[in-house]
Amino acid sequence: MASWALSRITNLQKHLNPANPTPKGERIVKISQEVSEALSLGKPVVALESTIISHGMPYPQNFETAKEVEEIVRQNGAIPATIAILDGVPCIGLSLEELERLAILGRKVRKTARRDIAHVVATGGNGATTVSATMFFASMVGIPIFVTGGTGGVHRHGESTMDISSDLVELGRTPVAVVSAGVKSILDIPRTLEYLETQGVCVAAYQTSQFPAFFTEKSGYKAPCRVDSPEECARLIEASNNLTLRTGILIAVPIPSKHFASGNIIESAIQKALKEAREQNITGSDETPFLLARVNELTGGTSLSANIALVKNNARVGAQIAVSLSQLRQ
Ligand code: PSU
Ligand code: MN
Repeated sequence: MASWALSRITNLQKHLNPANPTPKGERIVKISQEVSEALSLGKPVVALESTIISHGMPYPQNFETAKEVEEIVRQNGAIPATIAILDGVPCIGLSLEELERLAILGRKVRKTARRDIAHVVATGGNGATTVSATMFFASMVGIPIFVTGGTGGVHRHGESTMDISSDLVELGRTPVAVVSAGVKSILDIPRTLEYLETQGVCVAAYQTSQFPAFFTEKSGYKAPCRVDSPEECARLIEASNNLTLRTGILIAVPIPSKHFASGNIIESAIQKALKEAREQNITGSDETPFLLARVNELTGGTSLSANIALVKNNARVGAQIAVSLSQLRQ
């Protein structure tokens, strides 16, 4: 489907700037050869975000985790496509060198949500894509499944600050299935679920009835639907696709049971970090990276190892879903 993806991109170029099309042969996104071949053959591909590498974890754990996550995707039969903007070019599928560059640059790379994409590209900058931006690019090139750790949500006090992650709006308008461990309790979980309903997003918990809360298996809130196998997830994605619903799907996979225990310790660190963020007036897109880093410091790395474990688990589940989906489509 690479030719399809590329022709869509060419059409997109015309659409974006009909008076001054990009010179022939110059693409507005770069798809790695491996990913392009896999898409053209209908092989399973899993998109991966890059903010988790630059802003979600410190170096060198971020690089190690990024490599391991890609490896898990491969072991489970799919091709990984990490997405980032490098020197102004959106890249779908990164080389090891590119992954490492991103990991070393860390927070020097711009955290890039949908609203930031055009500016990062126009200025030739480096951007680590969040869930919203990664979904946008995955959908553009025809990747139906995307694995991450946690998605953004409605922030606490969001009803007055209006700090609602663009991830939720993207889920409402971009047909990509996002595999995550739910949302952290740094966020307002019930309002996040309400907002997803408003956006028409199908939220399905994996092998559980409760919506998971990232570090803990249970948030205390029931998930609107439940799915129990990769095949069931694939059928859900296919139904949504066949109906041209054009909305995303959130598949919420609880953290593996071995790491449940750390959840309660982490919860008290989250409360402390939230208080500090308020005191230091840290808001907007700086809030999530601040809270993640502070919780990691306060728990002496416990939260980081739980984070790594759940991302790897999501990669396994996401790759299995991608394999099921490509079998269903054959
Ligand atoms: N939640 C996490 N880890 C993360 C993020 C969220 O547990 O790394 C990142 C993701 O890239 C997500 C973004 O898309 O933060 C949401 O940021 P904001 O709250 O500013 O929308
Ligand atoms: Mn925000």
